Amino acid sequence: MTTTPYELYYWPSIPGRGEYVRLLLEDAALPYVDVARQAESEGGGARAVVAARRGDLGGVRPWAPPILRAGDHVVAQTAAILDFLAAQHDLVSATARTTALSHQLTIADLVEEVHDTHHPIASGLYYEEQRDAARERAKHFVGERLPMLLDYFESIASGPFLVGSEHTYVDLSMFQTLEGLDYAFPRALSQITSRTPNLSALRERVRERPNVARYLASDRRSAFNEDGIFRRYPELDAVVA
Ligand SMILES: N[C@@H](CCC(=O)N[C@@H](CS)C(=O)NCC(=O)O)C(=O)O
Repeated sequence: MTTTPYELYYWPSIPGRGEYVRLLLEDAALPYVDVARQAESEGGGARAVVAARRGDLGGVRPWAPPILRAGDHVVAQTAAILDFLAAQHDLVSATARTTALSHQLTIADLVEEVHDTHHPIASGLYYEEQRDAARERAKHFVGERLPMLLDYFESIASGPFLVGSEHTYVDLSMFQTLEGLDYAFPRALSQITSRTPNLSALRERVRERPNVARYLASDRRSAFNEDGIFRRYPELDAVVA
């Protein structure tokens, strides 16, 4: 187990996928430095993320943020980071570990589909350059995929946690995802929530966890915006058929 604070490398101006890692670190009260949110003069800023992607942290060169440095160890991929931290700090039982990881990867699938609603053609193009395709993509997302995915998660959230009777980082991730969906697709989500009471209860339980509540009220918590994954473009928030 590392004795130095963890270092999180993630784009400083959006919550993005970094927020899934922050929520675990905050909930478990693990010391960490949010490197890119420090001043550039102190080695922070987006430059720190670029350097981490270049391989400057040593170890296995990561592809994309979030990236976690734990002493000499560098871990990338959100789900792998969460699995790593949970195992390091006994935040998940041995029997639940694989289930938790599997659910986290399904959340990652959902997050990717959300990203593709505003970037259906290419991540390298601006939203404004793919608006028509985005509208078409979002129509299918809110009409078909989002209800299917949330119905799925609802069906496994009666434990009352997502991993049976054990609170895990997956609950934190579902909280963040529901918050993001509420920001990006408030109309669509409001039409689904009447049939997802387990998820709604889980979301409020997570919000009230003492360390989470403290974090949400702090200036470390950043708001969703139109540069991140969950973006509020009202034209994409179609009514569910
Ligand atoms: N599957 C990866 C995706 C990582 C990812 O796409 N990161 C975004 C920010 S949220 C990024 O900066 N990607 C850079 C790129 O794709 O070029 C994960 O879950 O961590």
